[in-house]
Amino acid sequence: MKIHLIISGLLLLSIRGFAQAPAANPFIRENYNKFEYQIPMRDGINLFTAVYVPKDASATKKYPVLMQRTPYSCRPYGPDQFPPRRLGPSEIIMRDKYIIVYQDVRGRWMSEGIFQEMTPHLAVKKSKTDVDESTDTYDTVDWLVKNIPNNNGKVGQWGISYPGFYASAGTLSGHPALVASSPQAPMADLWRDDSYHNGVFLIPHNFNFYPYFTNRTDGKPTKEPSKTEFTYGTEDGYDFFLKLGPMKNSQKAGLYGGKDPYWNGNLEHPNYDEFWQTRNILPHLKGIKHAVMIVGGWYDAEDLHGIFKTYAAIEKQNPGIYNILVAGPWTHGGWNDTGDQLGSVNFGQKTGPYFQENIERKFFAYFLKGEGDAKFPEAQVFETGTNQWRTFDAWPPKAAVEKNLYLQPGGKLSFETPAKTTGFDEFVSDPAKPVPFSETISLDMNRDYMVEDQRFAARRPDVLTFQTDMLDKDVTLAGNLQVNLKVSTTGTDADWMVKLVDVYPGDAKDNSNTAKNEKMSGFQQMIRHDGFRGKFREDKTNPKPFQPGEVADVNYELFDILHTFKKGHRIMVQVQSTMFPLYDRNPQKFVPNIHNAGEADFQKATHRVHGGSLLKVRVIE
Ligand code: PG9
Repeated sequence: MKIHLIISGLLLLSIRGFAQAPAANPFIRENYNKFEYQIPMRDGINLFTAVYVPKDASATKKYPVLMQRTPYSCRPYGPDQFPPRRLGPSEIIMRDKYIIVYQDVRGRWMSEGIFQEMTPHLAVKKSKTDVDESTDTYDTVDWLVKNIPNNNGKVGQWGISYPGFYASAGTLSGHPALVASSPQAPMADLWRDDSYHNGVFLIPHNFNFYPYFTNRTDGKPTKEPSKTEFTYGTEDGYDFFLKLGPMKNSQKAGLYGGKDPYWNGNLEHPNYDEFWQTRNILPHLKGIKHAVMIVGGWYDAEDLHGIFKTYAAIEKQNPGIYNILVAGPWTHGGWNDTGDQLGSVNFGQKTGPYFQENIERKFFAYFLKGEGDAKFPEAQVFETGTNQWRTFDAWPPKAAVEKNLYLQPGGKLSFETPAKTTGFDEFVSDPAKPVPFSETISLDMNRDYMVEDQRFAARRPDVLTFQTDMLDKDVTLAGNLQVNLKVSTTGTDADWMVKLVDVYPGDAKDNSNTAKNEKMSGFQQMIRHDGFRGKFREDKTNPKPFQPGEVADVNYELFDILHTFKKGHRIMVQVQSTMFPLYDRNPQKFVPNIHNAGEADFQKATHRVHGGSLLKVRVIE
């Protein structure tokens, strides 16, 4: 068992990074001057903005602006304080030199105003007080190009995760100086991204996030991070969260105590209600008049939905726009690392530096400096399994053919249409003994669970497995997948998790990254998975109980992949009802808000997956 505690999220890396900040990167101090401003928004609120200007900027050597708007602070604060690592999206862009700008968004850190979780976009604005992230971006861009000396009048923006959401929202500013945006692993709709996945709640990801995130709720600027700390008393998240029970227990003293408005916002809105609908940026992403590059990783455990749905929404709602997709074998923000492996899986090349040097650097150099060209393919995506970059003129690829993988009772998976669709497989789901989501002992959502060997789950009686015969040729799947389960339960609610798994042959050899307690022989690599809370099968705004014993359809999407199951491997689908503590447990008895359920509400139930269940996939022949 690997025992390690990964403090999750870009946020904590930034806090911990600054808390023990090493000496500033000498290149920054030697080549950039720093300025700090409070930029006035149209409603009078001032936003703290740090501006780093190349020392050699002049009337004859003007630079474009490259901006990130963030809830994670512009630290280090102080005109004589410089960041320890780099400025901008990458070291190479820092060295190419831009006017790099960081801004605390409204209500965060040193900016004035009140923060709103994923600020709802206002489609109709009637007065100067009707503000959102698009107006704050417009007012900031306008101020920068008019007040920062020696700028070339062009502005770009980038951001990962929450900053990725601000970059998406910023594309709607309409300011003519904004000519390039790169939302990277952007949050798009929290009920599908970081908070919930189709109604199942992400426990450790959120439980560990908000104590550091909620740094103030009083509208008063501060440089001080929040100090909320929990005493877990263990590093074993499975044990800690099982003992904690329903999320309402998180409101006890010593934990959240009911005081965190953003944590409360998550627990008070388990259904896809107006709270989440108004925060969904996707339907607003139209009327964009500049270049966009969406970046994300196949193994993003936080905002996988945001990556592919932001790209698709912009593509659909802005016909003819320059909107490209880059997807690599990365975790959340992993394109800033070497990107050559994850867990025991090796990708054969440093995909992070490749992206920074050959894609991101060129994108901003062309649109902001007029250097190079914009001959980028519509989609530049890394094919896992064969470990090669590929390009397509559309995503998903036009050549991909829709096929069905049929889950047949008895554990067979096949592209062949089954002769009959009767029969079922069943398992007893016991919320007191949920299926672990990972073998790693951790309080957090460890990132490499996204490719972890699934044999620990497959061998449990409460995990159904369906697998193909050994493949006699490579099979490449591209794009998103559609789960169509036919299920029944003895209870009145149930969660359904589906995992797509690549089963390695017995003679598969270990690689340089294979963990010491793992073997690639027979490795069951997770390729994609997601969860779905069955009460939302008909309407995610209006949950309905199951009728015990009655077969019902549970249909949902698994997000995009590009993976080749090589000859000699098998394709496997696993179905289970718990992945704990990644997702909260379902009492398996219908209750209006599971977070308010009592321990007595949790009951065992027998779940069945019936013949006729299938996974719709796209195959590149
Ligand atoms: N997407 C990350 C996150 C957002 C909200 C809750 C938890 C995590 C992030 O911005 O790091």
